[in-house]
Amino acid sequence: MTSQESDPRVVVIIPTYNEREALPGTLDRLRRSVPGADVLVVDDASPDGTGEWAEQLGERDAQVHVLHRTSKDGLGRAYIAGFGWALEHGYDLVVEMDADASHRPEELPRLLEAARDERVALVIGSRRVRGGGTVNWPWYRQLISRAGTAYPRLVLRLPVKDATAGFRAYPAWVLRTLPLDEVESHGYAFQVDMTYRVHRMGGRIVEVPITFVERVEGVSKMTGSIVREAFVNVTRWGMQDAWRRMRRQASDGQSLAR
Ligand SMILES: Nc1nc2c(ncn2[C@@H]2O[C@H](COP(=O)(O)OP(=O)(O)OP(=O)(O)O)[C@@H](O)[C@H]2O)c(=O)[nH]1
Ligand SMILES: [Mg+2]
Repeated sequence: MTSQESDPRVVVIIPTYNEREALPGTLDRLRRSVPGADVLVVDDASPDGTGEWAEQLGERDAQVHVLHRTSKDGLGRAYIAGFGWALEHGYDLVVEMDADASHRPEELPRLLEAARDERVALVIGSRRVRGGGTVNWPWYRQLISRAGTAYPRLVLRLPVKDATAGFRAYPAWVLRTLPLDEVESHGYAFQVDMTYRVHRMGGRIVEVPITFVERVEGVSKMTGSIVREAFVNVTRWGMQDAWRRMRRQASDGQSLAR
Protein backbone atom coordinates (compact mmCIF):
# COMPACT_ATOMS: atom_id res chain seq x y z
CA MET A 1 0.00 0.00 0.00
CA THR A 2 1.57 3.29 -1.03
CA SER A 3 0.21 6.81 -1.29
CA GLN A 4 0.22 6.52 -5.09
CA GLU A 5 -2.23 3.65 -4.94
CA SER A 6 -5.93 4.08 -4.28
CA ASP A 7 -7.03 4.61 -0.68
CA PRO A 8 -6.84 1.47 1.45
CA ARG A 9 -10.08 -0.20 2.52
CA VAL A 10 -10.34 0.45 6.24
CA VAL A 11 -12.51 -1.27 8.84
CA VAL A 12 -12.74 -0.06 12.42
CA ILE A 13 -13.53 -2.87 14.83
CA ILE A 14 -15.34 -1.85 18.00
CA PRO A 15 -15.86 -4.58 20.62
CA THR A 16 -18.88 -3.94 22.79
CA TYR A 17 -20.37 -5.22 25.99
CA ASN A 18 -23.18 -3.09 27.41
CA GLU A 19 -22.24 0.06 25.53
CA ARG A 20 -25.76 1.19 24.60
CA GLU A 21 -25.12 4.59 26.22
CA ALA A 22 -21.67 5.29 24.80
CA LEU A 23 -21.73 3.66 21.34
CA PRO A 24 -24.11 6.03 19.49
CA GLY A 25 -21.99 9.14 20.18
CA THR A 26 -18.75 7.31 19.38
CA LEU A 27 -20.09 5.98 16.07
CA ASP A 28 -21.47 9.35 15.10
CA ARG A 29 -18.08 10.98 15.67
CA LEU A 30 -16.29 8.15 13.92
CA ARG A 31 -18.45 8.29 10.80
CA ARG A 32 -17.89 12.06 10.57
CA SER A 33 -14.18 11.85 11.22
CA VAL A 34 -13.39 9.05 8.74
CA PRO A 35 -16.40 8.73 6.41
CA GLY A 36 -14.62 6.28 4.11
CA ALA A 37 -14.00 3.70 6.83
CA ASP A 38 -16.39 0.82 7.46
CA VAL A 39 -17.26 -0.20 11.00
CA LEU A 40 -17.61 -3.62 12.56
CA VAL A 41 -19.25 -3.76 15.97
CA VAL A 42 -18.43 -7.05 17.71
CA ASP A 43 -21.05 -7.47 20.39
CA ASP A 44 -21.02 -10.22 23.03
CA ALA A 45 -24.81 -10.47 23.43
CA SER A 46 -24.96 -7.32 25.57
CA PRO A 47 -27.99 -7.53 27.87
CA ASP A 48 -28.56 -3.78 27.44
CA GLY A 49 -29.40 -4.19 23.73
CA THR A 50 -26.21 -2.71 22.24
CA GLY A 51 -26.16 -5.41 19.56
CA GLU A 52 -29.76 -4.81 18.47
CA TRP A 53 -29.19 -1.05 18.38
CA ALA A 54 -26.09 -1.49 16.20
CA GLU A 55 -28.03 -3.88 13.96
CA GLN A 56 -30.71 -1.25 13.39
CA LEU A 57 -28.08 1.35 12.61
CA GLY A 58 -26.56 -1.08 10.11
CA GLU A 59 -29.90 -1.22 8.29
CA ARG A 60 -29.74 2.53 7.73
CA ASP A 61 -25.99 2.80 7.22
CA ALA A 62 -24.47 0.26 4.83
CA GLN A 63 -20.97 0.92 6.19
CA VAL A 64 -21.89 -0.33 9.67
CA HIS A 65 -21.72 -4.09 10.22
CA VAL A 66 -22.36 -6.15 13.32
CA LEU A 67 -20.93 -9.45 14.45
CA HIS A 68 -23.04 -11.04 17.18
CA ARG A 69 -21.42 -13.43 19.59
CA THR A 70 -23.30 -15.61 22.00
CA SER A 71 -21.79 -14.63 25.37
CA LYS A 72 -19.29 -12.32 27.06
CA ASP A 73 -15.93 -13.83 26.18
CA GLY A 74 -13.41 -11.01 26.62
CA LEU A 75 -11.97 -8.29 24.44
CA GLY A 76 -9.27 -10.52 22.93
CA ARG A 77 -11.69 -13.13 21.59
CA ALA A 78 -13.96 -10.41 20.22
CA TYR A 79 -11.04 -8.88 18.31
CA ILE A 80 -9.84 -12.23 16.97
CA ALA A 81 -13.35 -12.87 15.62
CA GLY A 82 -13.40 -9.35 14.16
CA PHE A 83 -9.99 -9.81 12.52
CA GLY A 84 -11.25 -13.01 10.87
CA TRP A 85 -14.28 -11.16 9.53
CA ALA A 86 -12.12 -8.28 8.27
CA LEU A 87 -9.72 -10.60 6.43
CA GLU A 88 -12.60 -12.54 4.88
CA HIS A 89 -14.07 -9.28 3.62
CA GLY A 90 -10.87 -8.08 2.00
CA TYR A 91 -9.97 -4.98 4.06
CA ASP A 92 -6.44 -3.59 3.78
CA LEU A 93 -6.25 -1.96 7.17
CA VAL A 94 -7.87 -3.06 10.41
CA VAL A 95 -8.35 -0.59 13.27
CA GLU A 96 -9.07 -1.36 16.93
CA MET A 97 -11.06 1.19 18.88
CA ASP A 98 -13.04 1.24 22.16
CA ALA A 99 -16.76 2.00 22.18
CA ASP A 100 -16.57 4.59 24.95
CA ALA A 101 -14.78 7.35 22.95
CA SER A 102 -11.72 7.10 25.19
CA HIS A 103 -10.06 6.75 21.80
CA ARG A 104 -11.05 9.97 20.11
CA PRO A 105 -12.32 9.26 16.59
CA GLU A 106 -10.95 12.65 15.50
CA GLU A 107 -7.43 11.30 16.05
CA LEU A 108 -7.91 8.25 13.83
CA PRO A 109 -6.79 10.01 10.61
CA ARG A 110 -3.33 10.42 12.12
CA LEU A 111 -3.08 6.70 12.81
CA LEU A 112 -4.24 5.94 9.28
CA GLU A 113 -1.67 8.35 7.86
CA ALA A 114 1.13 6.56 9.75
CA ALA A 115 -0.19 3.23 8.45
CA ARG A 116 0.25 4.35 4.83
CA ASP A 117 3.95 3.53 5.12
CA GLU A 118 4.05 -0.02 3.78
CA ARG A 119 7.01 -0.95 6.04
CA VAL A 120 4.87 -0.40 9.13
CA ALA A 121 3.40 -3.54 10.72
CA LEU A 122 1.55 -1.88 13.61
CA VAL A 123 0.49 1.66 14.46
CA ILE A 124 -0.22 2.28 18.14
CA GLY A 125 -2.12 5.34 19.35
CA SER A 126 0.18 6.03 22.27
CA ARG A 127 -0.36 7.89 25.53
CA ARG A 128 3.31 7.68 26.39
CA VAL A 129 5.11 9.40 23.52
CA ARG A 130 5.66 13.15 23.30
CA GLY A 131 2.34 14.84 22.61
CA GLY A 132 0.27 11.96 23.99
CA GLY A 133 -1.48 11.75 27.34
CA THR A 134 -4.58 10.96 29.37
CA VAL A 135 -7.49 13.09 30.53
CA ASN A 136 -9.40 12.48 33.78
CA TRP A 137 -7.63 9.28 34.63
CA PRO A 138 -7.44 8.55 38.36
CA TRP A 139 -3.98 7.87 39.81
CA TYR A 140 -4.57 4.12 40.14
CA ARG A 141 -5.40 3.78 36.43
CA GLN A 142 -2.26 5.75 35.58
CA LEU A 143 -0.29 3.39 37.78
CA ILE A 144 -1.76 0.23 36.22
CA SER A 145 -1.17 1.58 32.73
CA ARG A 146 2.42 2.61 33.45
CA ALA A 147 3.21 -0.71 35.09
CA GLY A 148 1.44 -2.47 32.21
CA THR A 149 3.99 -1.01 29.83
CA ALA A 150 7.10 -0.89 32.04
CA TYR A 151 6.87 -4.59 32.90
CA PRO A 152 6.79 -5.94 29.32
CA ARG A 153 9.52 -3.47 28.34
CA LEU A 154 11.72 -4.96 31.03
CA VAL A 155 10.78 -8.62 30.81
CA LEU A 156 10.17 -8.99 27.07
CA ARG A 157 12.50 -6.19 25.91
CA LEU A 158 9.53 -4.76 24.07
CA PRO A 159 10.60 -1.45 22.51
CA VAL A 160 7.17 0.16 22.91
CA LYS A 161 6.10 2.93 25.28
CA ASP A 162 2.38 2.04 25.43
CA ALA A 163 2.06 -1.72 25.05
CA THR A 164 -1.45 -2.03 26.54
CA ALA A 165 -2.94 0.66 24.28
CA GLY A 166 -6.10 -0.37 22.45
CA PHE A 167 -6.26 2.26 19.70
CA ARG A 168 -4.34 0.60 16.89
CA ALA A 169 -4.10 -0.12 13.18
CA TYR A 170 -2.85 -3.35 11.63
CA PRO A 171 -2.25 -3.87 7.92
CA ALA A 172 -4.12 -6.99 6.79
CA TRP A 173 -0.88 -8.75 5.80
CA VAL A 174 0.26 -8.69 9.43
CA LEU A 175 -2.97 -10.27 10.67
CA ARG A 176 -2.69 -12.85 7.92
CA THR A 177 0.89 -13.66 8.93
CA LEU A 178 0.32 -13.99 12.69
CA PRO A 179 -1.09 -17.27 14.06
CA LEU A 180 -4.22 -15.62 15.44
CA ASP A 181 -5.78 -18.87 16.58
CA GLU A 182 -2.90 -19.27 19.05
CA VAL A 183 -3.61 -15.96 20.82
CA GLU A 184 -5.27 -16.84 24.11
CA SER A 185 -5.12 -13.59 26.09
CA HIS A 186 -8.35 -11.79 26.85
CA GLY A 187 -7.89 -8.33 28.41
CA TYR A 188 -4.90 -5.96 28.42
CA ALA A 189 -2.75 -9.04 27.95
CA PHE A 190 -4.24 -9.34 24.47
CA GLN A 191 -2.76 -6.00 23.44
CA VAL A 192 0.64 -6.86 24.90
CA ASP A 193 0.45 -10.32 23.32
CA MET A 194 -0.21 -8.91 19.86
CA THR A 195 2.52 -6.27 20.25
CA TYR A 196 5.00 -8.93 21.31
CA ARG A 197 4.07 -11.13 18.34
CA VAL A 198 4.51 -8.27 15.86
CA HIS A 199 7.88 -7.44 17.46
CA ARG A 200 9.02 -11.06 17.29
CA MET A 201 8.15 -11.35 13.62
CA GLY A 202 10.46 -8.35 13.07
CA GLY A 203 7.58 -5.99 12.30
CA ARG A 204 8.07 -2.25 12.52
CA ILE A 205 5.94 -0.62 15.24
CA VAL A 206 5.15 3.08 15.15
CA GLU A 207 3.65 5.03 18.05
CA VAL A 208 1.52 8.06 17.23
CA PRO A 209 0.60 10.39 20.13
CA ILE A 210 -3.04 10.33 21.24
CA THR A 211 -5.01 11.77 24.12
CA PHE A 212 -6.93 9.07 25.94
CA VAL A 213 -10.08 10.45 27.56
CA GLU A 214 -11.63 8.56 30.48
CA ARG A 215 -15.12 7.32 29.61
CA VAL A 216 -17.97 9.63 30.57
CA GLU A 217 -20.78 7.27 29.52
CA GLY A 218 -21.46 3.65 30.36
CA VAL A 219 -19.69 1.31 32.73
CA SER A 220 -16.09 0.10 32.87
CA LYS A 221 -15.34 -3.57 32.21
CA MET A 222 -11.90 -3.39 33.81
CA THR A 223 -11.44 -6.00 36.50
CA GLY A 224 -8.67 -7.24 38.77
CA SER A 225 -8.55 -10.50 36.83
CA ILE A 226 -7.77 -8.60 33.60
CA VAL A 227 -4.76 -6.98 35.29
CA ARG A 228 -3.70 -10.30 36.82
CA GLU A 229 -3.91 -12.06 33.45
CA ALA A 230 -1.58 -9.46 31.93
CA PHE A 231 0.97 -9.87 34.72
CA VAL A 232 0.90 -13.67 34.67
CA ASN A 233 1.12 -13.94 30.89
CA VAL A 234 3.95 -11.41 30.53
CA THR A 235 5.91 -13.22 33.25
CA ARG A 236 5.37 -16.55 31.47
CA TRP A 237 6.41 -15.15 28.06
CA GLY A 238 9.45 -13.53 29.68
CA MET A 239 10.55 -16.86 31.15
CA GLN A 240 10.03 -18.63 27.82
CA ASP A 241 12.04 -15.87 26.15
CA ALA A 242 14.90 -16.21 28.64
CA TRP A 243 14.87 -20.01 28.17
CA ARG A 244 15.06 -19.62 24.37
CA ARG A 245 17.98 -17.19 24.72
CA MET A 246 19.84 -19.55 27.05
CA ARG A 247 19.39 -22.46 24.65
CA ARG A 248 20.56 -20.34 21.74
CA GLN A 249 23.66 -19.24 23.65
CA ALA A 250 24.38 -22.83 24.66
CA SER A 251 24.12 -24.10 21.08
CA ASP A 252 26.25 -21.16 19.82
CA GLY A 253 28.84 -22.08 22.46
CA GLN A 254 28.82 -25.72 21.33
CA SER A 255 29.30 -24.86 17.67
CA LEU A 256 32.22 -22.54 18.57
CA ALA A 257 33.83 -25.31 20.61
CA ARG A 258 33.63 -27.71 17.66
N1 LIG B 1 -17.27 -7.85 22.77
C1 LIG B 1 -16.72 -7.56 23.96
N2 LIG B 1 -16.29 -6.31 24.22
C2 LIG B 1 -15.74 -6.06 25.43
C3 LIG B 1 -15.61 -7.03 26.43
N3 LIG B 1 -15.02 -6.46 27.51
C4 LIG B 1 -14.81 -5.16 27.19
N4 LIG B 1 -15.26 -4.91 25.93
C5 LIG B 1 -15.20 -3.66 25.18
O1 LIG B 1 -13.84 -3.32 25.09
C6 LIG B 1 -13.68 -1.92 25.12
C7 LIG B 1 -12.77 -1.53 26.28
O2 LIG B 1 -13.41 -1.80 27.52
P1 LIG B 1 -13.52 -0.71 28.69
O3 LIG B 1 -14.53 -1.11 29.70
O4 LIG B 1 -13.67 0.63 28.08
O5 LIG B 1 -12.08 -0.90 29.34
P2 LIG B 1 -11.16 0.24 29.86
O6 LIG B 1 -11.06 1.33 28.84
O7 LIG B 1 -9.91 -0.43 30.32
O8 LIG B 1 -11.95 0.75 31.14
P3 LIG B 1 -12.57 2.22 31.38
O9 LIG B 1 -11.41 3.17 31.39
O10 LIG B 1 -13.19 2.14 32.71
O11 LIG B 1 -13.51 2.48 30.28
C8 LIG B 1 -15.09 -1.34 25.24
O12 LIG B 1 -15.56 -1.02 23.97
C9 LIG B 1 -15.87 -2.50 25.85
O13 LIG B 1 -17.25 -2.48 25.57
C10 LIG B 1 -16.07 -8.36 26.14
O14 LIG B 1 -15.99 -9.29 26.94
N5 LIG B 1 -16.61 -8.55 24.90
MG1 LIG C 1 -12.72 2.39 28.30
